[in-house]
Amino acid sequence: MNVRVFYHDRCFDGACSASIFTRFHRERIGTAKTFDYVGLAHQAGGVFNNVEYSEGENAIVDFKYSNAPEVTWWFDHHQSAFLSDADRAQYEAGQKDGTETMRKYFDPNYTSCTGLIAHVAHRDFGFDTAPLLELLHWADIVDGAKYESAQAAVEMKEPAMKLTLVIESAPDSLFGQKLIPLLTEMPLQKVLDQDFVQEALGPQLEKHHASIEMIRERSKLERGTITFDITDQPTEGYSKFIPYYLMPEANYVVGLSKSSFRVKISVGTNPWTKLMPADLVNIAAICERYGGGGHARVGAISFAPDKEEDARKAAAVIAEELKKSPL
Ligand SMILES: [Mn+2]
Repeated sequence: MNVRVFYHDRCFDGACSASIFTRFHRERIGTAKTFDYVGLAHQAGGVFNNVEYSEGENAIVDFKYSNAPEVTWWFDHHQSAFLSDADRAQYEAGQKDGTETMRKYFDPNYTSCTGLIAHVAHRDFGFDTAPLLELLHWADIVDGAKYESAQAAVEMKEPAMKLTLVIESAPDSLFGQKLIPLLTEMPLQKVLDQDFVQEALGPQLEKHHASIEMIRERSKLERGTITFDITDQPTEGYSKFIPYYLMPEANYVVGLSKSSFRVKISVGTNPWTKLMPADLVNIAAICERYGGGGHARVGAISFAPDKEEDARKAAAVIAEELKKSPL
């Protein structure tokens, strides 16, 4: 019997969840001969449309609830786990009549889905989580963005941080197939030392260091707010912690960047700011004024690629507003 594990693609917690589920199933359920892995991503037009289920069992971890009868296991911790009210009702009915209580688990209080699976597997199935403490520790730190400092987040000294970088930029689906089983078989440093991981890591580290230098060159700090404009160097992404790493005394950042499909204003609050929470500006409210959105501490606004000047003007207005906020 094959177990197909569907997991949140390009996500450290997603890969760790798939790995811990596999080890738990092998040790405590024991009915599977083989496991294979399929990454799922959020996309327009339905997330489960082209999914091919295994004839054996199918598990979904760290990703949305599916109402398909083929799905025999589900674990998630995302607030937005249900695609519809009907799905939520189906899940809740299954919990009540006892048909699904042993197989479908949802708890948004968990920082990582890896942590949720470990807890349930130990409590309900006697799974031994003692050998997995390193993995559980880092899944919570990465998925909860609970880095101890901007330095820890940007310098990536810990193996988990470098693994996160390669997982988030996974070259192809084969990469996950190879990587996932290893995450619960050996220490993270040993996973990182594998040749195929090192090969994928090299170019990503180079890109990361290039964006640090680019943002260093362009950043200006004035009255607690960093501004930078890298629209002339199109990029598909950079670590949002870089500005705070370069200028730790800043409270806010307003960055302007460009990718193939948009010009983006990124507005953020330094997670390690010394300001009191009550004194912080609500970033979502600012972004919403320009048709963007986000959370209280971080948000973004997207403009069409030909609206670069509008984006630049809006970024300047937002930066002025943040510079006038309490220091
Ligand atoms: Mn997660």
